[in-house]
Amino acid sequence: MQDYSKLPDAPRAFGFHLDGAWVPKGSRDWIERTSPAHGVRVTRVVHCTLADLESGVRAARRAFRSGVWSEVAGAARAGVLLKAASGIRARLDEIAYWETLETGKPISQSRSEIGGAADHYEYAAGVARTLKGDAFNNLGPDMMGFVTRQPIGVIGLITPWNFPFIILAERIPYMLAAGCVIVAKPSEFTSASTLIMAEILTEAGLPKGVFNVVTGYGADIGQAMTEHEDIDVLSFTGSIGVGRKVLLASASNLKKLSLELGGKNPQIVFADADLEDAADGIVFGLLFNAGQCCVSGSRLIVERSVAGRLEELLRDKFDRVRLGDPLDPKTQVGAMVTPEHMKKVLGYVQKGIEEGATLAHGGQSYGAPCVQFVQPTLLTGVRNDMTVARDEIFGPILTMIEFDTLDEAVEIANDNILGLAASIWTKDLDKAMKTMRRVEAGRTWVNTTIAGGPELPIGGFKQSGSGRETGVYGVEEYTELKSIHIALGKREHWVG
Ligand code: TXE
Repeated sequence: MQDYSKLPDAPRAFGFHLDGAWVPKGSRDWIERTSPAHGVRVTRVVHCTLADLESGVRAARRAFRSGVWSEVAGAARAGVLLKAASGIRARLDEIAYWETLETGKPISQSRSEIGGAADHYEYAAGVARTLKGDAFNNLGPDMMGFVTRQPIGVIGLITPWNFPFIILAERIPYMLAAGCVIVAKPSEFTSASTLIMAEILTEAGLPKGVFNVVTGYGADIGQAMTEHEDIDVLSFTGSIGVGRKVLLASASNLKKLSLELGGKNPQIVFADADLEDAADGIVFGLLFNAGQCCVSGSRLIVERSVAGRLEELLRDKFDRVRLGDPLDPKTQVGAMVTPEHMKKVLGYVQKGIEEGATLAHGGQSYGAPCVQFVQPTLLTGVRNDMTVARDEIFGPILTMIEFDTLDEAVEIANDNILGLAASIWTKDLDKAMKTMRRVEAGRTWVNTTIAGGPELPIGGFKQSGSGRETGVYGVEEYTELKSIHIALGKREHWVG
């Protein structure tokens, strides 16, 4: 039995999960994961072959056609989803531990994400029972109309490394509530919790073939999934570059796409805001998951008259936030996912300085317990045309831009190809609502940031993606609408 406060003696090895059962590695290669925070090998997953992917898609299609899930009552689907939620809660310590070792995120955060994940399964169980269509009784005496929803079919689910378990939970239970079947490919860096989820779903009574996991790299397994002609929908969360590839590859069979891509999310702070609250929210929004978060509020747009005061408050919070070993329950900010990613993030700091920004805080890597951490960093004097204000950095780097009027704040906020999320800080309700309406972002927060849950949909405007996940919206996304006209009485013949 693993002691969850200590590092494992040897990497935990996983098979992959097909047609309701574990498949052992056999002659395939391992993909090994080193804990970004500790520099030791923690897990091994199988580098699946394209033949394994074929087996997964075939198992899924078989399950879908059999009706064993797609045709059962919503109540039966709800029963499985509720048992899955209990299964997640029962294994919370275990899932959180491997999630932290693979991602580098603080254990307290992993635990709260796993609890939140269970909540999604419980909520989706309710939606499974309430999903319904429409009836048209206004088509005249000889006609009735119905609109029904039915599951689309086989879904390919490709997920990233930053929130491996909660991103799954924002999708799987809603896809299952709709009656669909799934072939999932987690990130090659963070596959453990997806594999554990497959076991939990099987134990919860999900029929075989309804949820399958094929582990491997994006360039082979991921790309093959996007091109696959027997996958009806592809749900992809990841970088914009790969999102474009997914879009092009989907032409193979014109599959439906749900894309959640990057964000360069503005935090707009007006002079009348509660600045203490705003500073705390901004620091949380930036440092949550060490900034490796698609809705990270990394682009601070602050009214000029309070910029100095806000900067003081931010620097004070940056000094006091607890960085370090993610297995320590007190740690608030953990490690960068890979050395390459850390290098990229630090490269942006240099680029910002070269383009004329001032390094007001941080800007360095630091080593505790191993050197894969980046200090909370503040760049001031930033203009919106600088690279650091335009690109998604995906690290704990905050850029500060000043404004004088509401129009100017909105213009700066919207001057980006991305539109995933935005936060607005003000005590003036009119100002908050007017700004909220004009900001081009799929998720908008007023006097808070990164709030979420199963009820409200997630997804982006502009190049941040398409489609919506979670809640009723997330279930509807994975259904086809069918229109049915029913003629009443004797037909008036066309050919007399
Ligand atoms: O993402 P990738 P990466 C952004 C963030 C980050 C950058 C790169 O800016 O710095 O992307 O991260 C699979 N066909 N986000 O390189 O490569 C891959 O195996 C099909 C934002 O890790 O997009 C993994 O499972 N799939 C984002 C998933 O895609 C492919 C979260 C994501 O990997 C593939 C993560 C291909 N050709 C990164 N190539 C967010 N919105 O939260 C790779 N994959």
